[in-house]
Amino acid sequence: MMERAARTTMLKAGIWSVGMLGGLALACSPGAQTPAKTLSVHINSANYGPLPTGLKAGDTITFVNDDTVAHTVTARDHSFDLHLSPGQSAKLTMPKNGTFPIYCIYHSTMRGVLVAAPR
Ligand SMILES: [Cu+2]
Repeated sequence: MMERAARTTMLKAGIWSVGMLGGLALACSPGAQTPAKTLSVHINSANYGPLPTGLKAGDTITFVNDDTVAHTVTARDHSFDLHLSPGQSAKLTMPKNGTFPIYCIYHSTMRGVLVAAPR
């Protein structure tokens, strides 16, 4: 009876220390990775649907063109350039941290800004 209790306690202590080490590694390592997110943006009526906030470099945005005309998601600094036919979707992985003004080459009113924090 006593033996079993002791073993259970040791097991719990083991799990606790692994958890602590994991937490310390996350807190101390500058390269610690939070998993990249994947989000969706629907382009509708020539608008970039609400654009996501809180992005980090490496996060992926799936742009879905819900319109019946083509659109692009073009970075002013040419970091990326998605071309979307009507009904098409395409993925954009934020290439780096920074502020990326975007526009559509076909529609001068389509503008937005994607902001990605360092990972
Ligand atoms: Cu457009």
